[in-house]
Amino acid sequence: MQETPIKEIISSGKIAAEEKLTADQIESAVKDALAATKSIDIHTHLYPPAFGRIGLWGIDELLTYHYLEAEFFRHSDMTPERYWSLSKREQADAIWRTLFVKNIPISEASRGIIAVLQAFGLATDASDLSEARTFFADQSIATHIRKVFRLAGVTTVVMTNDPLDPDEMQVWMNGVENDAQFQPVLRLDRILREWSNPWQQLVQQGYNVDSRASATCLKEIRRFLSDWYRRMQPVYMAVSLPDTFQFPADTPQGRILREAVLPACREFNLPLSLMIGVRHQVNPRIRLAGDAVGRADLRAIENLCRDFPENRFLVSVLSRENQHELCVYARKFSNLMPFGCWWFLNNPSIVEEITRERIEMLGTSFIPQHSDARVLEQLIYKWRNTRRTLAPILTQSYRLAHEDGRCITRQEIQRDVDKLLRSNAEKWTGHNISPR
Ligand code: FIX
Ligand code: ZN
Repeated sequence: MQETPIKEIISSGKIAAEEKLTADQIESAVKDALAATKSIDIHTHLYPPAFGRIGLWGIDELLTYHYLEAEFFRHSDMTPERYWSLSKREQADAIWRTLFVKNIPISEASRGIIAVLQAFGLATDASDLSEARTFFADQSIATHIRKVFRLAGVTTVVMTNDPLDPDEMQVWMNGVENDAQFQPVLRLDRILREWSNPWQQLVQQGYNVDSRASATCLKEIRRFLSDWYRRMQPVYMAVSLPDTFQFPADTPQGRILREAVLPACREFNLPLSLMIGVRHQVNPRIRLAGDAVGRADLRAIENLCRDFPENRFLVSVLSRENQHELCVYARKFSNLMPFGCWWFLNNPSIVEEITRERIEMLGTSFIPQHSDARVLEQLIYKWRNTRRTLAPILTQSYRLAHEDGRCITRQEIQRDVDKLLRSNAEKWTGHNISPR
């Protein structure tokens, strides 16, 4: 759908007459634009077929998603230890029985499974998973990926790639074809959050590093980042940080961030994504489901954006209480891009609250959502929910502007939706990361 560039329409003077929408026409124009615009998903944990079993898909992976495991442990008397002793298939059976047969799936995560089954024309109230398993077993992954992206209205997903994860590192070291639908990201949690452990891994890879992050070590970490930049061609670097994150800090992590990561991001013209506010493993018995949230001191963001104006920061904060501060900081620093309603915030009621506030304070200069999908088919319901939540918010915003005296056109709405779902992400990653 090739759009006539808005400038051409405006200079042609044509826009004045034809396109001004009445207040009643705004809602359908918004819905049309959201339906017509394929999104760029700026943060996921998805992988292309070349990464083999690291990429998760299918009914057993969908049901054993840690969001559902957390809910399962609330509804079931089974101990986590007993649950982990089961096979993946047995775990999925237990979760299906408990959350979808013995209970109505009304939570956001469980409704998601229903939406996926419905999208593939599968029963949503079966007593067992035999039909679903047969369906997914019949899928060839490349065709299935194309179908899921089409159903979700997504052209590109941005991955989360850990250069120190043994399985993933092997795939990159063996050389992997670039897949335009899956864009890489250099994820640095082990280096920026847990340096005391992985530094030996870098020594094994031939880097002269140490636990203290000495000057030599910092140079070597720069070399490590350059090597991985060339190997991976990431669209940004990223790290998830606890609620206790502080900057500046005279710690190995503080020094690595200031002396190695930020300079590398400048050298390669990459934004740094900071995802802040996790209380890691408050209940390790339930593994990935065992992380929680804490309110962070966002002055670290203030210091980073002010003191490193040449760096761009893609920021998502996990605590609901931090959202307003992040919006205010984005009004202070043009090198700060708020993105997504992350993890425990990815619930329609909270997404609505955060997105309204962002539009009121930032207009369309933010990235409203990412899926954080860990299993391929999750893209379908997470993007359906996003479009469903965005529609009334945008409609009301344009209606208010109309009421205040500014007529709006269909093309202008299309331009805004394109920004929110695509071009803000492209502009910020500095990469034309995807075909339209
Ligand atoms: O750090 C992250 O990228 C988080 O999104 C994940 O660690 C988290 O487990 C998740 O899946 C959230 O949706
Ligand atoms: Zn994530």
